[in-house]
Formats: sequence, C-alpha cells, structure tokens
Amino acid sequence: MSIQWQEITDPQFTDIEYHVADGIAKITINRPEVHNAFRPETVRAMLHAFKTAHRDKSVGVIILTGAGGKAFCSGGDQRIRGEAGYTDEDGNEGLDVLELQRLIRTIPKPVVAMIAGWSIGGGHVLHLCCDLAIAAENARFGQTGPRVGSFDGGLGVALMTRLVGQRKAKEIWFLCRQYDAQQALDMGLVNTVVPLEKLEEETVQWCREMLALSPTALRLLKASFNADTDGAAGLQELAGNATGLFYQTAEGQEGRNAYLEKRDPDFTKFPRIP
Ligand code: S0N
Repeated sequence: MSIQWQEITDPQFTDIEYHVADGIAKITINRPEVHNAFRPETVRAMLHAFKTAHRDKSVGVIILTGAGGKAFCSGGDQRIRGEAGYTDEDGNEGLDVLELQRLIRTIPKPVVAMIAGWSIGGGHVLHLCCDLAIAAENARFGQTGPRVGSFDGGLGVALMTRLVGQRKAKEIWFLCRQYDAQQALDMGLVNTVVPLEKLEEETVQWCREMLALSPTALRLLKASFNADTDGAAGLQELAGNATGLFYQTAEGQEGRNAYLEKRDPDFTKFPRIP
C-alpha cells in the first residue's frame, strides 16, 4: 500500500524535512552534499522534530532517515569542527548530539532507522540508538572515530556491544573498517536488508505492523529494553510509565480524590492482587 506523505514546515526544521502520514512521522536529514553529516543546527532541528513527533498523539511510529539515497548520516560535519567541538553559524560551540541520542531512546514510540548508503561515525551511533533498522542493499556501516580524532565511548560503545558482542564491537571501533548491508545483517546491526527501491515500502510496512498493535504495550516494552541498558535513568523511564498507568486506575484516583475532598483515602476496596 502506497503512502502519501504530508510535509510539515517549521522555521526550526533547519537541515531536515519532517513528514507525516497514516500515524507515521518521518524525519529526514537533508544535507546530501555532505552525506547528511550533522552540524549543531541539524541536531537542534532533529531534537525539535523528535519532540514534535513525541507530542503528536496521531503519531505512533517514527522513521529516521537521510536524503538522497547515498547516505543515512556521516556523523559530525568535520568542516565546522573547531578546537573544542562543533561550531554553529553564530559561533556557538556544542553539538547536543548526546541529548539527541537519549531523546531517540526515551521517546515512548518505536523509532525505525531507514538506511540507504553510508551510516558512519556519529551517524552510525544514531542508527544504533534507534529501536529497529531497515537497510537498503547499498548501505555501508562503520565507525571512523580513531581515524578522524573522535570517539563515542557512551552509547556508541554500550549499544554496539549489546548488539554485536564485545569482540565484534572492538573490531568495529579499533579497526575503523566498513561493513556492507549483508555483513551488518549477519552481525545483528540491522533487522533486514532490501533492495534500495523497496526501502521505504518495507519500512512503512514494518511501521504499519507496529501501529496495529497496543501502543501501551510497545511503550512499556521499549522502556523495559532500555532499562536493562540505561541503569537508574532507564529505571526512571520505566517507573515513569508505571506511574502513568497507575494514574489511570481507580486506586490511584482514590488518593487524588480523597486529598481534594479533604478526607482520608479508602483503599480497602482495592485487592492486594497475588
Ligand atoms: C562516509 C564516507 C566513507 C564516504 O566516502 P565517499 O563515498 O568517498 O564520499 P566522499 O567523497 O568522502 O564524501 C562526499 C562529500 O561529503 C563530504 N563529507 C562526507 N562526510 C562528511 C562529514 N562527516 N563532514 C563533512 N563533510 C563530509 C565529503 O567531504 C565530500 O565533500 P566534497 O566532495 O565537497 O569533498 C566518507 O565521506 C567519510 O569517511 N566521511 C567522514 C566520516 C566521519 O569521520 N564522520 C565524523 C565521525 N565523528 C563524529 O561523528 C563525531 C561524533 C560526535 O559527534 C560525538 C559523539 C560522542 C560524544 C561527543 C561527540 C561530539 O563530537 O560532540
């Protein structure tokens, strides 16, 4: 089934495109002239786009992709890397990419990386942060940090190790090799590989399958998967979801009502379920 994307324009969507259709939001990094490398403005736009998709109750699944068919993302834009970090057009330093990584993981909706071409460096780490990854046959994966003088020892190491195991993760980081789509599939970096011309159709199909399922179950599952990796911050996320569910129960509401009615709460009618 084809999909008719509607583009949403926003002055804050610098360097990206934002589309919605049928319960799906699609965030596209739009800098194909540098293989969709990100600069501070790009990251800020993606933060705004993910928050927009988070708040939009009609959106159930989010796709992250790159424009042009030759790259998903090639990481930080090396042309504007200064002495102590990346610099925006106003001369401010700071990339906020770690905040973006965390946001992709804490948004309570599945995020699918749709990858054509290069997924490299900090772009590769963004793909690791997504919940699922669909690759085109032309996709190429790898880290370049030790070659270009950077590294991501946070989620870039932790998530990769979870996905491919420590031996392979060390190989990817220590040798800076590149891997084709089939190799990425074989080592568990992506969920499936399809011809480039089928990439969006397949990704949308995966999104539609998730949209047919319980949003609350998917939300709790995403938080549960992340809690295992994210320590106290992961438990905070999972527990926040549990609180949200508790608010919706008569038992939770009895506490609020009693407070507002200036009486003692009566929890006797709520069973201690074994
Ligand atoms: C992707 C590669 C392998 C593709 O090679 P190919 O096909 O030969 O194409 P090119 O001719 O090289 O590229 C086409 C044009 O695109 C430009 N370009 C590509 N990538 C970038 C980039 N990242 N920045 C700027 N320009 C880029 C090329 O220069 C070329 O333009 P022209 O034709 O005008 O010369 C190959 O391109 C490649 O290796 N690219 C570089 C990949 C890379 O090293 N990325 C940076 C890795 N580091 C990070 O991402 C930083 C991570 C990070 O942000 C971070 C993480 C954790 C904690 C903190 C931070 C932080 O820094 O804040």
